[in-house]
Amino acid sequence: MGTLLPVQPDAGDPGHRDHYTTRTVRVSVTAVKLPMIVEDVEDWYNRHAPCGFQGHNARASARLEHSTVDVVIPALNEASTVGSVIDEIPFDALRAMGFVARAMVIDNGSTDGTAEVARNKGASVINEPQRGKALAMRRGFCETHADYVVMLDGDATYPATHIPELLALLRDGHDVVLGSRLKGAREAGSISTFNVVGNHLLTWIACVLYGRRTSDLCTGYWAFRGSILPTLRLSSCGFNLEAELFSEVVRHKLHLGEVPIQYRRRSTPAKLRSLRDGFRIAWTLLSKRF
Ligand SMILES: Nc1nc2c(ncn2[C@@H]2O[C@H](COP(=O)(O)OP(=O)(O)OP(=O)(O)O)[C@@H](O)[C@H]2O)c(=O)[nH]1
Ligand SMILES: [Mg+2]
Repeated sequence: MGTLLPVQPDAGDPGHRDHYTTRTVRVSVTAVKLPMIVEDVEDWYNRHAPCGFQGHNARASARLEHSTVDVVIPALNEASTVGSVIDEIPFDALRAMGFVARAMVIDNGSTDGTAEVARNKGASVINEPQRGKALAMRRGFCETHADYVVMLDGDATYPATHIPELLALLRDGHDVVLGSRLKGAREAGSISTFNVVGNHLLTWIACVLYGRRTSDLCTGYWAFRGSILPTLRLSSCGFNLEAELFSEVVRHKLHLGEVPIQYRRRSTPAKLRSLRDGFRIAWTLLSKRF
Protein backbone atom coordinates (compact mmCIF):
# COMPACT_ATOMS: atom_id res chain seq x y z
CA MET A 1 0.00 0.00 0.00
CA GLY A 2 1.34 3.46 -0.75
CA THR A 3 0.52 7.13 -0.66
CA LEU A 4 1.20 9.90 -3.13
CA LEU A 5 3.88 12.45 -2.41
CA PRO A 6 4.36 15.61 -4.42
CA VAL A 7 7.59 16.11 -6.26
CA GLN A 8 8.73 19.66 -6.92
CA PRO A 9 7.96 20.66 -10.48
CA ASP A 10 10.73 20.86 -13.01
CA ALA A 11 12.62 24.13 -12.82
CA GLY A 12 11.76 26.64 -15.49
CA ASP A 13 10.71 30.20 -16.03
CA PRO A 14 8.26 30.96 -13.19
CA GLY A 15 6.34 33.18 -15.58
CA HIS A 16 5.38 30.16 -17.66
CA ARG A 17 3.74 27.88 -15.16
CA ASP A 18 2.01 25.91 -17.89
CA HIS A 19 5.35 24.54 -18.99
CA TYR A 20 5.87 22.85 -15.64
CA THR A 21 5.07 19.27 -15.02
CA THR A 22 4.21 17.63 -11.73
CA ARG A 23 5.10 14.09 -10.94
CA THR A 24 4.15 11.82 -8.11
CA VAL A 25 6.09 9.03 -6.51
CA ARG A 26 4.72 6.19 -4.51
CA VAL A 27 6.24 5.62 -1.10
CA SER A 28 5.49 3.17 1.63
CA VAL A 29 3.22 4.59 4.35
CA THR A 30 5.17 2.57 6.88
CA ALA A 31 8.27 4.58 6.00
CA VAL A 32 6.77 8.10 6.33
CA LYS A 33 4.46 9.35 9.06
CA LEU A 34 1.51 11.31 7.62
CA PRO A 35 1.86 14.33 10.00
CA MET A 36 5.41 14.75 8.75
CA ILE A 37 4.19 14.76 5.19
CA VAL A 38 1.71 17.52 6.03
CA GLU A 39 4.45 19.55 7.73
CA ASP A 40 6.62 19.13 4.65
CA VAL A 41 3.86 20.33 2.36
CA GLU A 42 3.14 23.31 4.56
CA ASP A 43 6.81 24.25 4.68
CA TRP A 44 7.18 23.74 0.97
CA TYR A 45 4.09 25.85 0.32
CA ASN A 46 5.40 28.69 2.48
CA ARG A 47 8.83 28.62 0.88
CA HIS A 48 7.69 28.62 -2.71
CA ALA A 49 4.29 30.29 -2.68
CA PRO A 50 5.24 33.91 -3.44
CA CYS A 51 6.03 33.27 -7.07
CA GLY A 52 5.11 30.75 -9.63
CA PHE A 53 4.89 27.52 -7.70
CA GLN A 54 1.66 28.07 -5.81
CA GLY A 55 -0.49 26.15 -8.21
CA HIS A 56 1.58 23.05 -7.86
CA ASN A 57 1.80 23.35 -4.12
CA ALA A 58 -1.93 23.90 -3.86
CA ARG A 59 -2.66 20.88 -5.98
CA ALA A 60 0.00 18.78 -4.30
CA SER A 61 -1.46 19.66 -0.93
CA ALA A 62 -4.96 18.81 -2.06
CA ARG A 63 -3.63 15.45 -3.17
CA LEU A 64 -2.67 14.89 0.46
CA GLU A 65 -6.21 15.86 1.47
CA HIS A 66 -5.07 19.15 2.98
CA SER A 67 -6.52 22.09 1.09
CA THR A 68 -4.54 25.31 0.77
CA VAL A 69 -5.98 28.64 1.88
CA ASP A 70 -4.61 32.08 1.13
CA VAL A 71 -5.87 34.87 3.37
CA VAL A 72 -5.39 37.92 1.15
CA ILE A 73 -5.22 41.20 3.10
CA PRO A 74 -5.25 44.56 1.28
CA ALA A 75 -3.41 47.01 3.49
CA LEU A 76 -2.46 50.62 2.96
CA ASN A 77 -0.72 52.19 5.96
CA GLU A 78 -2.14 49.71 8.45
CA ALA A 79 1.06 49.04 10.43
CA SER A 80 -0.76 49.42 13.75
CA THR A 81 -3.33 46.72 12.98
CA VAL A 82 -2.12 44.36 10.24
CA GLY A 83 -0.02 42.35 12.72
CA SER A 84 -3.03 41.60 14.91
CA VAL A 85 -5.04 40.59 11.85
CA ILE A 86 -2.39 38.01 10.94
CA ASP A 87 -2.04 36.86 14.57
CA GLU A 88 -5.78 36.29 14.76
CA ILE A 89 -5.90 33.88 11.82
CA PRO A 90 -6.67 30.52 13.50
CA PHE A 91 -3.93 28.54 11.71
CA ASP A 92 -4.09 25.60 14.14
CA ALA A 93 -7.87 25.28 14.08
CA LEU A 94 -7.75 25.45 10.30
CA ARG A 95 -5.12 22.75 10.13
CA ALA A 96 -7.29 20.55 12.35
CA MET A 97 -10.05 21.05 9.76
CA GLY A 98 -7.70 20.03 6.96
CA PHE A 99 -6.62 23.46 5.72
CA VAL A 100 -3.06 24.75 5.38
CA ALA A 101 -3.37 28.54 5.54
CA ARG A 102 -1.05 31.38 4.64
CA ALA A 103 -1.37 35.16 4.96
CA MET A 104 -0.67 37.30 1.89
CA VAL A 105 -0.62 41.07 2.34
CA ILE A 106 -1.07 43.32 -0.69
CA ASP A 107 0.61 46.61 0.00
CA ASN A 108 0.49 49.76 -2.13
CA GLY A 109 3.66 51.50 -1.05
CA SER A 110 2.67 52.06 2.58
CA THR A 111 4.99 54.50 4.31
CA ASP A 112 4.36 53.43 7.91
CA GLY A 113 6.11 50.05 7.85
CA THR A 114 3.04 47.92 7.06
CA ALA A 115 5.08 45.59 4.84
CA GLU A 116 7.77 45.03 7.48
CA VAL A 117 5.20 44.30 10.21
CA ALA A 118 3.42 41.82 7.93
CA ARG A 119 6.68 40.11 6.94
CA ASN A 120 7.75 39.81 10.58
CA LYS A 121 4.47 38.07 11.28
CA GLY A 122 5.24 35.50 8.60
CA ALA A 123 3.01 36.84 5.82
CA SER A 124 4.17 37.04 2.24
CA VAL A 125 3.97 40.64 1.06
CA ILE A 126 3.32 41.79 -2.48
CA ASN A 127 3.67 45.40 -3.49
CA GLU A 128 1.15 46.51 -6.09
CA PRO A 129 2.26 49.78 -7.75
CA GLN A 130 -1.26 50.97 -8.60
CA ARG A 131 -3.26 52.39 -5.70
CA GLY A 132 -6.77 51.25 -4.82
CA LYS A 133 -8.31 48.45 -2.74
CA ALA A 134 -9.74 46.66 -5.77
CA LEU A 135 -6.47 46.91 -7.70
CA ALA A 136 -4.68 45.45 -4.68
CA MET A 137 -7.16 42.58 -4.38
CA ARG A 138 -7.16 41.88 -8.13
CA ARG A 139 -3.38 41.54 -7.86
CA GLY A 140 -3.88 39.17 -4.94
CA PHE A 141 -6.39 37.10 -6.95
CA CYS A 142 -3.79 36.79 -9.75
CA GLU A 143 -1.01 35.79 -7.36
CA THR A 144 -2.89 33.13 -5.45
CA HIS A 145 -3.44 29.60 -6.68
CA ALA A 146 -4.76 28.24 -3.40
CA ASP A 147 -7.79 25.97 -3.20
CA TYR A 148 -9.64 28.59 -1.14
CA VAL A 149 -9.09 32.33 -0.89
CA VAL A 150 -10.27 34.62 1.92
CA MET A 151 -10.35 38.40 1.56
CA LEU A 152 -9.93 40.24 4.84
CA ASP A 153 -9.25 43.91 5.64
CA GLY A 154 -6.01 44.93 7.34
CA ASP A 155 -7.69 47.33 9.79
CA ALA A 156 -8.69 44.60 12.28
CA THR A 157 -12.39 45.37 12.01
CA TYR A 158 -13.26 41.85 10.80
CA PRO A 159 -12.27 39.08 13.24
CA ALA A 160 -10.23 36.47 11.38
CA THR A 161 -11.70 33.92 13.79
CA HIS A 162 -14.72 33.58 11.46
CA ILE A 163 -12.56 32.08 8.70
CA PRO A 164 -13.32 28.43 9.66
CA GLU A 165 -17.08 29.11 9.39
CA LEU A 166 -16.68 30.63 5.93
CA LEU A 167 -14.48 27.78 4.75
CA ALA A 168 -16.86 25.16 6.14
CA LEU A 169 -19.59 26.51 3.85
CA LEU A 170 -17.23 26.51 0.85
CA ARG A 171 -16.32 22.92 1.57
CA ASP A 172 -20.01 22.06 1.76
CA GLY A 173 -20.47 23.22 -1.82
CA HIS A 174 -20.81 27.02 -1.84
CA ASP A 175 -18.67 28.88 -4.38
CA VAL A 176 -18.55 32.18 -2.52
CA VAL A 177 -19.33 33.01 1.11
CA LEU A 178 -19.51 36.48 2.61
CA GLY A 179 -19.33 37.57 6.22
CA SER A 180 -22.40 39.70 6.91
CA ARG A 181 -21.94 42.60 9.31
CA LEU A 182 -25.55 43.70 8.92
CA LYS A 183 -26.82 40.26 10.03
CA GLY A 184 -24.19 39.91 12.75
CA ALA A 185 -23.22 41.71 15.97
CA ARG A 186 -21.70 45.15 15.45
CA GLU A 187 -19.62 46.83 18.10
CA ALA A 188 -21.02 50.23 19.12
CA GLY A 189 -19.63 52.92 16.83
CA SER A 190 -18.20 50.46 14.29
CA ILE A 191 -20.42 51.81 11.49
CA SER A 192 -21.89 55.31 11.61
CA THR A 193 -25.67 55.69 11.27
CA PHE A 194 -25.10 57.34 7.89
CA ASN A 195 -23.07 54.34 6.71
CA VAL A 196 -25.57 51.81 8.12
CA VAL A 197 -28.34 53.49 6.11
CA GLY A 198 -26.10 53.70 3.04
CA ASN A 199 -25.10 50.03 3.34
CA HIS A 200 -28.74 48.91 3.65
CA LEU A 201 -29.72 51.11 0.70
CA LEU A 202 -26.94 49.80 -1.56
CA THR A 203 -27.70 46.23 -0.50
CA TRP A 204 -31.38 46.75 -1.33
CA ILE A 205 -30.50 48.26 -4.74
CA ALA A 206 -28.29 45.24 -5.48
CA CYS A 207 -31.05 42.78 -4.54
CA VAL A 208 -33.65 44.60 -6.70
CA LEU A 209 -31.36 45.07 -9.72
CA TYR A 210 -29.93 41.56 -9.74
CA GLY A 211 -32.84 39.55 -8.33
CA ARG A 212 -30.58 37.79 -5.84
CA ARG A 213 -30.65 38.17 -2.08
CA THR A 214 -27.72 39.34 -0.02
CA SER A 215 -27.75 40.94 3.40
CA ASP A 216 -24.51 42.97 3.20
CA LEU A 217 -23.28 44.02 -0.24
CA CYS A 218 -20.39 46.14 1.01
CA THR A 219 -18.80 43.74 3.48
CA GLY A 220 -15.04 43.38 3.04
CA TYR A 221 -15.04 39.77 4.29
CA TRP A 222 -15.40 37.26 1.44
CA ALA A 223 -14.23 33.70 0.85
CA PHE A 224 -13.99 32.04 -2.55
CA ARG A 225 -13.43 28.64 -4.02
CA GLY A 226 -10.07 29.33 -5.70
CA SER A 227 -11.09 27.87 -9.04
CA ILE A 228 -13.77 30.51 -9.66
CA LEU A 229 -11.45 33.52 -9.32
CA PRO A 230 -9.98 33.39 -12.85
CA THR A 231 -13.54 33.40 -14.27
CA LEU A 232 -14.48 36.73 -12.65
CA ARG A 233 -14.39 39.79 -14.92
CA LEU A 234 -13.13 42.53 -12.62
CA SER A 235 -12.31 46.08 -13.64
CA SER A 236 -12.98 48.05 -10.45
CA CYS A 237 -10.19 50.03 -8.80
CA GLY A 238 -11.38 51.08 -5.35
CA PHE A 239 -14.18 50.37 -2.91
CA ASN A 240 -16.60 49.31 -5.68
CA LEU A 241 -14.89 45.89 -5.71
CA GLU A 242 -17.55 44.22 -3.57
CA ALA A 243 -20.39 45.45 -5.83
CA GLU A 244 -18.51 44.05 -8.80
CA LEU A 245 -17.91 40.74 -7.04
CA PHE A 246 -21.64 40.47 -6.31
CA SER A 247 -22.57 41.19 -9.93
CA GLU A 248 -20.12 38.50 -11.10
CA VAL A 249 -21.53 36.01 -8.60
CA VAL A 250 -24.97 36.61 -10.11
CA ARG A 251 -23.71 36.55 -13.72
CA HIS A 252 -22.03 33.18 -13.19
CA LYS A 253 -24.98 31.87 -11.14
CA LEU A 254 -22.58 31.00 -8.34
CA HIS A 255 -23.75 29.47 -5.07
CA LEU A 256 -23.47 32.34 -2.55
CA GLY A 257 -23.57 31.72 1.19
CA GLU A 258 -23.48 34.08 4.17
CA VAL A 259 -22.21 33.89 7.73
CA PRO A 260 -23.22 36.53 10.31
CA ILE A 261 -20.03 38.07 11.66
CA GLN A 262 -18.92 40.40 14.40
CA TYR A 263 -17.73 43.82 13.20
CA ARG A 264 -15.36 45.93 15.28
CA ARG A 265 -14.70 49.60 15.50
CA ARG A 266 -11.81 50.92 13.41
CA SER A 267 -9.02 52.35 15.56
CA THR A 268 -7.41 54.36 12.74
CA PRO A 269 -8.85 56.69 10.05
CA ALA A 270 -10.72 54.98 7.19
CA LYS A 271 -9.67 55.31 3.56
CA LEU A 272 -13.26 54.98 2.40
CA ARG A 273 -15.14 58.24 1.72
CA SER A 274 -18.76 57.41 2.32
CA LEU A 275 -20.58 59.68 -0.13
CA ARG A 276 -18.11 59.50 -3.02
CA ASP A 277 -17.60 55.75 -2.70
CA GLY A 278 -21.33 55.12 -2.11
CA PHE A 279 -22.13 56.74 -5.48
CA ARG A 280 -19.35 54.75 -7.17
CA ILE A 281 -20.77 51.54 -5.74
CA ALA A 282 -24.29 52.41 -6.96
CA TRP A 283 -22.89 53.27 -10.41
CA THR A 284 -20.99 49.98 -10.55
CA LEU A 285 -24.18 48.08 -9.73
CA LEU A 286 -26.07 49.89 -12.49
CA SER A 287 -23.37 49.76 -15.16
CA LYS A 288 -22.60 46.08 -14.60
CA ARG A 289 -26.32 45.22 -14.76
CA PHE A 290 -27.16 46.96 -18.07
N1 LIG B 1 -3.31 47.83 -0.69
C1 LIG B 1 -4.28 48.73 -0.51
N2 LIG B 1 -5.19 48.56 0.45
C2 LIG B 1 -6.14 49.50 0.58
C3 LIG B 1 -6.25 50.63 -0.25
N3 LIG B 1 -7.32 51.35 0.14
C4 LIG B 1 -7.84 50.71 1.21
N4 LIG B 1 -7.14 49.59 1.46
C5 LIG B 1 -7.35 48.61 2.51
O1 LIG B 1 -8.65 48.08 2.37
C6 LIG B 1 -9.18 47.82 3.65
C7 LIG B 1 -10.51 48.53 3.78
O2 LIG B 1 -10.28 49.92 3.80
P1 LIG B 1 -11.07 50.86 4.84
O3 LIG B 1 -10.54 52.23 4.73
O4 LIG B 1 -11.04 50.22 6.17
O5 LIG B 1 -12.51 50.86 4.25
P2 LIG B 1 -13.83 50.22 4.82
O6 LIG B 1 -13.49 49.02 5.67
O7 LIG B 1 -14.73 50.00 3.69
O8 LIG B 1 -14.39 51.39 5.71
P3 LIG B 1 -14.55 51.44 7.29
O9 LIG B 1 -15.78 50.65 7.62
O10 LIG B 1 -14.71 52.89 7.58
O11 LIG B 1 -13.33 50.84 7.91
C8 LIG B 1 -8.15 48.26 4.67
O12 LIG B 1 -7.37 47.16 5.06
C9 LIG B 1 -7.30 49.24 3.87
O13 LIG B 1 -5.97 49.35 4.33
C10 LIG B 1 -5.27 50.76 -1.30
O14 LIG B 1 -5.26 51.70 -2.08
N5 LIG B 1 -4.33 49.79 -1.37
MG1 LIG C 1 -12.36 49.09 7.33
